[in-house]
Amino acid sequence: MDRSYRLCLIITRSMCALQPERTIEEAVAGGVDMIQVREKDCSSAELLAWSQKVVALGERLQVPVIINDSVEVAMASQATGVHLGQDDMSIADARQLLGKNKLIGLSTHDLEQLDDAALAGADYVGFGPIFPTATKGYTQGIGVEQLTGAVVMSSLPMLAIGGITVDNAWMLPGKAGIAVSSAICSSQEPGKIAHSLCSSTLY
Ligand code: 3NM
Repeated sequence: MDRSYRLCLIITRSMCALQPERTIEEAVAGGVDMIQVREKDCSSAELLAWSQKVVALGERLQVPVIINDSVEVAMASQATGVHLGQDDMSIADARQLLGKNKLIGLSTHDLEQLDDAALAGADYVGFGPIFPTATKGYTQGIGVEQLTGAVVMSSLPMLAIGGITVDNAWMLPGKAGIAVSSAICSSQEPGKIAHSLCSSTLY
């Protein structure tokens, strides 16, 4: 990844208070500079159709679009890349399929996984959950202190994730970007929330 991203919107349609496309447009106007498509409950055909729409929207708005979990859908939709979890396809296999020009992100949850992500050739990492979050059913966060240590240690661009809101984003170390789902998706004013999140994490 040739630059770091500040604010990634993880978009899940069922969580959106507004029409999802409108949520994306307003969030990008407010400062979101990366979109991740995350749908856990739909067929691959439906995921592909939705991803193609978001990729087209991302091209118009000039923001990269990453697909959660599915290398296949990332390829078929010509997305910017894929975001993988610890139990998904390995980075090496994903890289072989996607080539060197696509972004591959990896979710990490501790310092060991962070180290492994760099060795495996990830382009960026998610690190979390920083705070508890219902979005993924985490009742405990790993905390800001761990994140601060991770930022110092990591050679990769990092997005802090998990339970981040306008009320707690100020606590995060400025060097990490942030990735947010519910705080933006569930808002009637996604642009305002995005703007506020960006302002609190500026360094
Ligand atoms: N991954 P919200 S936390 C998708 O820790 C996801 O890897 C996490 O949503 C991780 O902003 C998380 O609503 C949920 O908490 C992010």
